Amino acid sequence: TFDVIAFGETMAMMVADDPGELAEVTRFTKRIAGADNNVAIGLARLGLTVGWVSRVGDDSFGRFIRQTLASEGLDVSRLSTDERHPTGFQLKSRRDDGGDPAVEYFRRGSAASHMGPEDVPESLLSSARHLHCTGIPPALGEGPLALSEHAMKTMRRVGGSVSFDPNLRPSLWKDRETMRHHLNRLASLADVVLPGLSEGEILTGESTPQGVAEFYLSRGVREVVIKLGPEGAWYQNDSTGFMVPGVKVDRVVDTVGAGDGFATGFVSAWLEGLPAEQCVARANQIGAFAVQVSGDMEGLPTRDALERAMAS
Ligand code: KDG
Repeated sequence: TFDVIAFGETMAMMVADDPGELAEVTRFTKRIAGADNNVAIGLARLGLTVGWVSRVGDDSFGRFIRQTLASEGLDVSRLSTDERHPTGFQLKSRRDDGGDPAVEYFRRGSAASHMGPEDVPESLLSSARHLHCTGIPPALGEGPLALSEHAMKTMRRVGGSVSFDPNLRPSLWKDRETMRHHLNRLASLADVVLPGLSEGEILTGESTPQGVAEFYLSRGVREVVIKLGPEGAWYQNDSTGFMVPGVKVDRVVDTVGAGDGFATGFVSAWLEGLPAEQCVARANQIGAFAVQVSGDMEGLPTRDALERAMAS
C-alpha cells in the first residue's frame, strides 16, 4: 500500500555548468527532470511511501533514471522499460541572475509519451490514499492524456483524494485553446488545484487569485491554492480565503522546481491532516528550499531539514 501514487515522464537532464547560450556551452552535469517525479521524490524524502508510474527506454538514460528514482526510495515496480522508444531528455541553461533558464526538450516520441490508461490499474490506485497529477502528462499525447483522465476519475471512485498542479507547458500543446480545454476539464476532477497566478490567468481568464480560485471552486474543486512566487500563496475553499506570506531566501539560484517543492509541502501536510494555513506554510517553505539550488529536485528537504527550517 502507498500513501501516494504519481505518474509522468522522467527525463534525463543535462544542466549547463556555465552560463550562456546552450549551443555554446560545452560542459553539462547529468541529472533527472520531471515535475511529477520531483513531487514524488519530495514526498518520499519526507517519509511517505510513493509509487512511481512511468516508462523509460532500454538505454543508459533509462537505467540512470531507474537507479536515481530507486535510490530516492520510490517504488519503481511500475516503471516499465519500453524496448521500442527512447528515454526523453532535456537541456537546461544556467542563469546566474535569478532569471528563468532556457530549456530545450528532446522528448517527442519518447517511451513515456506512449503511456496509456493500462499503466495505472485500478488495483494500484485502491492500494493508495492519494494521487498527485500535473498538466504535463496530458500534453504528451493521446495515451498520457487518457491515462490522466482515467487515473483521476478512478481514484475518486475508489475513495482516494487527488491533487492537480496545472504546470503549463504551452510548447507541448497544439495550441492554447486545446491546453485550456483539457487542463480545466482535468482540474475539475481534483480535490485540490495548485496553479501559479499567471497559469491560473491563462487557464481561466481571471486576473486575481480570488477569481481563479472561484473558477475552480464553482466546478467542484474543494480547495484551491494560488502560488504568488516570493509573495507566498493564496488559499481558498468554499468558506474561507487567506494569504500565507512567502519565505525570504538570500539568493535565488534557479526557480525551476519551486512549484514542485510547493506541491510537495502542501500535499504532505494535507495528508497529515494539518490545518490549511500550515499546509500552505510548509508549501512556501519547500518552494523556498527548491529555488536555492540548480537542480530541479536536489533542494527538496528531508523531514529533519524541513523541521529545522520550519522551527527557525
Ligand atoms: O517543474 C520542473 C520541471 O519543469 C522539470 O523538471 C521538467 O517536467 C519537466 C517538464 O516537462 O518541463
